[in-house]
Amino acid sequence: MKKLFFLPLVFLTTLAFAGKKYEEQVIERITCPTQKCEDGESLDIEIPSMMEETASEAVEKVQLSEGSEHIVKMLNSGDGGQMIFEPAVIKVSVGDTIHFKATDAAHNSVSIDGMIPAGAASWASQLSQDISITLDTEGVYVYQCDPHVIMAMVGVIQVGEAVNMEEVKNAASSYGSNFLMNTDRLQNYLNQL
Ligand SMILES: [Cu+2]
Repeated sequence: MKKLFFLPLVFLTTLAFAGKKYEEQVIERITCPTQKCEDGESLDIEIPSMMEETASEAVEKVQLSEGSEHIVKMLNSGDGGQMIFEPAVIKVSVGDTIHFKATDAAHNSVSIDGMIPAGAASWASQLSQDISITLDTEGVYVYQCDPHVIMAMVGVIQVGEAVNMEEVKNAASSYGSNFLMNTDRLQNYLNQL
């Protein structure tokens, strides 16, 4: 009778012991890679570096334009799409001059309030007319073509450092409601700086 009484107890003890063993094995598996890292062994995880490469390839940053005079064309069609400034994103130095050229008719260049540096001079050209502007205030400038705002005919100029980028990005998110086509254009432009 005594033996029969102990049998279930032995069985339960065995189960508990097996359970603990399993737990230990799991902990061992989880902590093993960390120990390897601490030992200076490489884990050869390729994925993060691959993702990094893809991200940097996706947004190509615009380089500083050489010289102090730069031409931006107003076009019906360019490499970047329909109704477009070319180059749409340009990085220049403080004091440089931008010459907007009315290469195609019925476009203009107008700076957008709230998306130029504080204290910077605004500008507005007549339709189908060239305009030259000299940029003496550092920061990011966003401008538009009045007749083609809904097609996101906008452009971005960075003068010196992008000191007002946060303000411009905030303003751009609400300004984007004006676009019916090319809705991600402005965001893409800003990401290139
Ligand atoms: Cu236009």
